[in-house]
Amino acid sequence: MKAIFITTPIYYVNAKPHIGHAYTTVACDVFARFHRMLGHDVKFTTGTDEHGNKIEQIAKKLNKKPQEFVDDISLLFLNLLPALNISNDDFIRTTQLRHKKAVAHFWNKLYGNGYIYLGEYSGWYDMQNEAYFSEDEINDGKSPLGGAIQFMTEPCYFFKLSEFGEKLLKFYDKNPDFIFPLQRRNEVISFVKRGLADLAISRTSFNWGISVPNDPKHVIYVWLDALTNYLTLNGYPENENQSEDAFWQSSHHFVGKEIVRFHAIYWPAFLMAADMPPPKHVVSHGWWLSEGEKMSKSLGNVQDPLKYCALFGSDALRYFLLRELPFGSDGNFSLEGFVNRYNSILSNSYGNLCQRVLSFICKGCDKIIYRPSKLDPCDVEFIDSVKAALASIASLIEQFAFSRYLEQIELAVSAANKYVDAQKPWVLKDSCPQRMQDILFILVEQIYAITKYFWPVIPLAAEKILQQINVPYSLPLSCQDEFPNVVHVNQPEPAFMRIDVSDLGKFDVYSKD
Ligand code: ME8
Repeated sequence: MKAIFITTPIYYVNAKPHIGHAYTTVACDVFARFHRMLGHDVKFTTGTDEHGNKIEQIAKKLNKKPQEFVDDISLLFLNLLPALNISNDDFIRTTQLRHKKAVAHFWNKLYGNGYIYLGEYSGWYDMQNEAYFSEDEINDGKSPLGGAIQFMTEPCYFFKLSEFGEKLLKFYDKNPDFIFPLQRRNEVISFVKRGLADLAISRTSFNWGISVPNDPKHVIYVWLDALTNYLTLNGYPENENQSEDAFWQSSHHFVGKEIVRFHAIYWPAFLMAADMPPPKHVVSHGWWLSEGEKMSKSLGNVQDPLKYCALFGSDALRYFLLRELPFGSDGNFSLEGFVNRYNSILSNSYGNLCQRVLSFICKGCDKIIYRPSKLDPCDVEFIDSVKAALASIASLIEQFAFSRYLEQIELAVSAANKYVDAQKPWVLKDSCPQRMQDILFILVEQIYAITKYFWPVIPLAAEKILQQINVPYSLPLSCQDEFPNVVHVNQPEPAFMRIDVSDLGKFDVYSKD
């Protein structure tokens, strides 16, 4: 069985989760569900990144112990998962003992292999993003990540990143699909070609972190700590030889574009230094803006995924997040855009198709339909058009083209709606009941094929519709050829209620604090 390891970034617990966090988590979930649907052995993980100066400072301001503070916020990230119907297999917190052990072991390995030395560091430090930058990277008094900077000097351990430039370039060359999309890959390659300086990997200016083994004045740099989560989740250090591990060989780190550098440069270099292979793929996506602007607490435009789920259901949010944007691009998250897509595709097009076909079977065929003994040319044409729309869909997921995947599903739905409108089964009830039931069977079989592919994105609605047509839901989903010859239909209920656009002003979707 093919193994696959799918990870979200572990999120900082400095603030509540928002739409951006929901995005990566949903994309991973869809990728995970798709692979489970194919019968693959999936390990899908997420979690929270809980150490660092920033956390220590916020906790202090709130008069809380850091552990108490991170417990509270981590719980908000944990609670978001069932709300979004996320099917993760594990949730890691960097304050867990299993992780602290893994980080210490990893440090000792890097140290033992001669890649860590003690020195002194001076430089521009971006506290918000926990990273140092060189003089030439500073722009308008800000770091390239947009955070405020300050000049700092501290004794510190260094990782010999400078020794990995050539090795990394060779690795990128041999693994052209290591970084997605191509534009990010090119940026990484040119960054590495400019030359890599050694990396400061310990801090003495604060305490909230994992101590350096045998030198507890130092805490381990939060990114070395955080990146190691992927090893912890894969059983490290007990499972030390990741080069033989099937999950590791097929690991996919999904990340936002701003943290590609950490995942595609530092992380493979750390792993090489510890005699381990880099992950298989770093898959990066763009940023959601909120109503045209970067989401920010001070602008009060941070949109709350929990509110979207409560108002419109998790399926609707999952669908919009993946449909609206090509995966590598930036885009605008607006309530209006959300409601338009919801109404036009989920409610009018797909929901309505299922509802009218299934309720007509209940009314007109006594809830039971049989496979037709023959097909008319128009039936074959319709079946072929659905097949064509769904034919290459698996490869689109493999290319992280979630939006195009959904477009293909919508093409199939629209072919089904055209077929119903052209065949008008309801007018045949008295004149030709056999033809009416044949048309309805053909439609239900194609609704099944469509719903199966829709399932990773809208699992709740898809499972409801599969139950309505009494095709037992199990993984891996059976292929279309196994569709039964007799189908008993249950009384359907609409999967998606239409949203009244005139109600838009009434919906509160923003985070309050
Ligand atoms: O970077 N649009 O954590 P973080 C799209 N702890 N995605 C967004 C987004 C937006 N507006 N805002 C956040 C960290 N994200 C580190 C990661 S991993 C070893 C350590 C998503 O809480 C996106 O995946 O700042 C981004 O990379 C991540 O949240 C950043 O989360």
